[in-house]
Amino acid sequence: GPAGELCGRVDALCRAAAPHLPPGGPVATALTAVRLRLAEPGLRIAVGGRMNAGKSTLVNALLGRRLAATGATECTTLVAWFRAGVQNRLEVRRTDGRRYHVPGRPGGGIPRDVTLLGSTREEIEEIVVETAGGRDPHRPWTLVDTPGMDTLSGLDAVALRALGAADALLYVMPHPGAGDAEALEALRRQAHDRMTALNVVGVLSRVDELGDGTGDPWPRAHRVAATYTARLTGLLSRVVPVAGLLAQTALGEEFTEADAALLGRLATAPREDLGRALYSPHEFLRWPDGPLDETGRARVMDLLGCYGIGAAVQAVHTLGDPGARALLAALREASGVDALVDEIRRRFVAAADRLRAA
Ligand SMILES: Nc1nc2c(ncn2[C@@H]2O[C@H](COP(=O)(O)OP(=O)(O)O)[C@@H](O)[C@H]2O)c(=O)[nH]1
Ligand SMILES: [Mg+2]
Repeated sequence: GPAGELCGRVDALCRAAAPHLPPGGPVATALTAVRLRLAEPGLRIAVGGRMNAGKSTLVNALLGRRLAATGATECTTLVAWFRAGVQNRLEVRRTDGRRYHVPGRPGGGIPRDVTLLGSTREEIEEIVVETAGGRDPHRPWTLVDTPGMDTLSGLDAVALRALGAADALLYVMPHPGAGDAEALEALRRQAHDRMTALNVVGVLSRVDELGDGTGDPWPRAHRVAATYTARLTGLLSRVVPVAGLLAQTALGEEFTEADAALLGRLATAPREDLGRALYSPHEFLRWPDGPLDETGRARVMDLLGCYGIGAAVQAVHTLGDPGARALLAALREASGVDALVDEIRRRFVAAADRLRAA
């Protein structure tokens, strides 16, 4: 039977009811689905929010691997489930009910090109990404990345259905506002009032963009997060600020000693010059007399963003000549992601039996 006392009792009820139901009827089928779901190893945590909120980037950070497609590609409009498996592969679930597997990219993850999935975008209902040998194979949750909810994207129905099938929700918002309360209320209706302040945590995303590009974004980030924790009371438990792009790199596997060396070189630039170059990605990428060539600049910008580059250079100055490992630890701290992981463990994982039974 499933783990957890309440889940065990729900499972037993389903089992006891089965002989009294017309076999193969809708209720019997629904109860079988409930039992299958209870037999899954962990929580289903969905990640929702508007398009471009930084959902997929956050999913990658929490997976510790860049598996979800980010930015604007056709694949980012798919609902994607991420779970640990015995091999790297994708299951394509089609709208016509057909399901099949395709091999994952080396290292796992979703291809940027949807045609590699063997169906057209319109034919695909959702995909399940299984990865073998992750850094944390015992992660007690499955993450569900959704394409985004807002009337402009036209994807609301797809996203809402996926969100309604989850036990808990991370609601990601870069610029919180009135639309978020509406979206959360729509979601709650869809999930038959199962989404409450108990199983929804808000994420104030892209906090690196809150600053003016030169200063420390965190004081403002904490203020905005506190304001929206208060405004969205009843719809979510708390809003946690996270620099997702930085977290994706800090917790991921891409950053190498060569990248640490690039940042060491960058740290030799006069501080005022660096400060000016980091005013915007555009400025930094076309910084002609900086210590890095064009390729190096593009590489560190892609990995860290302006805020992350500034934080990394500061860590180089503070720590002397840190290797990649020490630098990543400093960046992880600067990303604020650990506060979110704590919140997930405290609110969701600790309550998993109750949330899943519900
Ligand atoms: N500066 C910055 N950019 C981010 C951050 N998170 C995501 N992005 C970028 O914003 C774009 C959209 O992010 P994505 O995760 O695909 O958003 P989604 O549509 O909500 O899944 C991508 O180009 C990301 O690199 C962040 O924390 N800071
Ligand atoms: Mg996305």
